[in-house]
Amino acid sequence: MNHRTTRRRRLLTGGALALTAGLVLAGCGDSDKSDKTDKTSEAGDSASAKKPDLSVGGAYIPVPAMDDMAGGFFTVTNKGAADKLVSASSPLAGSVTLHATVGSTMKERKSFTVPANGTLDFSRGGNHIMLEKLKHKPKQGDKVEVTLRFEKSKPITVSMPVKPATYNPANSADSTEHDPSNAKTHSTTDKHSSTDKHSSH
Ligand SMILES: [Cu+2]
Repeated sequence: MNHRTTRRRRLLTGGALALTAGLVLAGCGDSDKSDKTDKTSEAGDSASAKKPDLSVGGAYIPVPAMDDMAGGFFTVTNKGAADKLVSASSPLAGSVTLHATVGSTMKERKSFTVPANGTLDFSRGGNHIMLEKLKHKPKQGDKVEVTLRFEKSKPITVSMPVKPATYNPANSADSTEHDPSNAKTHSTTDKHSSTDKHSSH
């Protein structure tokens, strides 16, 4: 008897949790509109709900180790339907490509999915954009204009600040102690200096 009650309660709790999670997901990015009962506004919402709603934040470029090559990082936040990052360009670079890090090597990818109501992270040790054939080597404090192009959304141009070579916003919360091993793992420029890894593209 006692056991049965406990089991039932667990089931109920699980169900309630799943329900809450579902509500949170459904309400994400759209909570201010869902209260409206006006029919015309609802029609407008259902149309816009199928569109991606993108913004780009946290963009930066570490001072590159090489004269003609640099990596760029940023986060794409999506408050709407899924989209795809398909290309990037910059007035500073002759070519900009999209790279993913797989294990210890990087691979060029044609596109990256920006999930619905989610984020696409380009961060140290992971995805990055590769700026090649640089017209000049960017210095710390410079701003580099980069335009990101998407499958559905309009292009977004970001002014990316040039940060110190080891800069990593993931560490900035507790940056009192510099961790050299961490800097090594996350240094994109180090990996880029070994041309053999990139020639496999
Ligand atoms: Cu790369």
